[in-house]
Amino acid sequence: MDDTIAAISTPIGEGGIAIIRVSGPDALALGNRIFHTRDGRVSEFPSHTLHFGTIGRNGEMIDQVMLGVMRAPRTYTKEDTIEINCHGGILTARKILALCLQSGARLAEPGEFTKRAFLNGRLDLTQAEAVMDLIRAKSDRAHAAAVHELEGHLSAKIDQAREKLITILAHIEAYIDFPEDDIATETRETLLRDTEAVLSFVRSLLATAREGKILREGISVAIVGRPNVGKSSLLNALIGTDRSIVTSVPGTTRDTIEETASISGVPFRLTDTAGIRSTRGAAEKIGVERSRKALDSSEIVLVVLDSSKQLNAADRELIKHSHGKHALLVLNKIDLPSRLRLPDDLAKIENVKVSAANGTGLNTLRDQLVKLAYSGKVGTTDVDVAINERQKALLESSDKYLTECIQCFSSDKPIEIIAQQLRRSLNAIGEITGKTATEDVLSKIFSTFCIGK
Ligand SMILES: Nc1nc2c(ncn2[C@@H]2O[C@H](COP(=O)(O)OP(=O)(O)OP(=O)(O)O)[C@@H](O)[C@H]2O)c(=O)[nH]1
Ligand SMILES: [Mg+2]
Repeated sequence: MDDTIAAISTPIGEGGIAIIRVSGPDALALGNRIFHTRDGRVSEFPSHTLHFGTIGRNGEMIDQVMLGVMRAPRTYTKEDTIEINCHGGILTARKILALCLQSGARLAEPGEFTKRAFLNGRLDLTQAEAVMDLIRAKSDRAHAAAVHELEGHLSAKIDQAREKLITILAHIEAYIDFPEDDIATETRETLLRDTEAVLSFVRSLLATAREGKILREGISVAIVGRPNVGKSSLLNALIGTDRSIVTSVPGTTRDTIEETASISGVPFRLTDTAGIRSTRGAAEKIGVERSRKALDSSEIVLVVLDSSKQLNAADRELIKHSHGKHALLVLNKIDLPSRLRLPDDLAKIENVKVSAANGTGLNTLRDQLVKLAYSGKVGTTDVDVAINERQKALLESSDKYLTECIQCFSSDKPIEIIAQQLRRSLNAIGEITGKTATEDVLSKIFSTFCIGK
């Protein structure tokens, strides 16, 4: 990379400090031009030192700052890097960035620092993706998985599979080079077994895709019910703040409200909805429409019932509507005298008795949610790796080629065909860590990053 890039690496807004990061061959010389201090010149500072001074040009000062100098290759990008810690605030950081751009740097594209870290061999693709996962993690488990991936756990597994495939391929190619030597039946069987071992390894990684999706995107939960049953109270109780307005008047919530809650380390996207009823009010009508949409599009539905009232047709209608989903009946207001009797057909659906008002039963509800999220499977073990959509697609094609390869082995197909399928599988696996990724693939991945990372 022969140009020098700059960006504000902290969120835009007011805060204690903001950081402008500059990376590339000209970073230190650029520092000389804009940073003034008694310590000397930026290009002469020892690596990994921090200096107090002012930023400005032509006698005009923008801010007093701390400037960090990190020399290649011991930096995030493996290039010369300076980091300017200025006072937090939108204008100061922008002015310093503008000065960097006037002084020879180019504005960094989203994810470009990390892209350089990848291109310069500091991270592989799974680790680069882990950086973004870490930034976006909204629960303990998501955070733990991202840290593992950043440490290279997934890369190590992928490399292991790659090496095994390379060994098998090398064996087979030796026979292609010397066609007069017929492949011995024993050798053929050993190679087949080795290929099968790689395939089951690929499948074990594929089995983590569901966890990966849950941790990255969260699980959508719609809280539905007729007006006044306590949906908003339940949302507030689950997230621990008064996010949604609660009143004793039916029809309080008009719009859907989404909040993220981390439950047992798993991220849930909870949507509070307008109470579903037939109504004449235009705003409420739209709200009810949105409630129905939320119900249809979410993975888990909490149908809230007021246990101090008798079940009515509207409740039944809603329960019927959530059929076929992961649905849970939440019998709320159990602190009040009970009037609700579930008829036999509905008693079969899982239910939890809670009081959003005093917190009774909420932990049971949380446990049930986690169980539903994982369809009663896993979810309690420590996460090691959890693959993302891109990795899943590549592992699936690798799976496909390996399966075909195994069929070729057993049906005595020519070894050239076996070798070809192995090579395809190898390519797909290599793309996971970036060993065989094209520029298009890289652009697609890094364009989803935030600016300044
Ligand atoms: N006693 C008791 N009252 C509750 C409980 N949960 C909610 N309430 C009360 O029930 C009323 C309605 O609560 P909300 O949370 O606004 O109900 P909602 O389902 O969101 O109502 P809409 O938005 O109008 O559809 C309020 O007066 C709450 O204080 C509970 O567990 N026990
Ligand atoms: Mg409400």
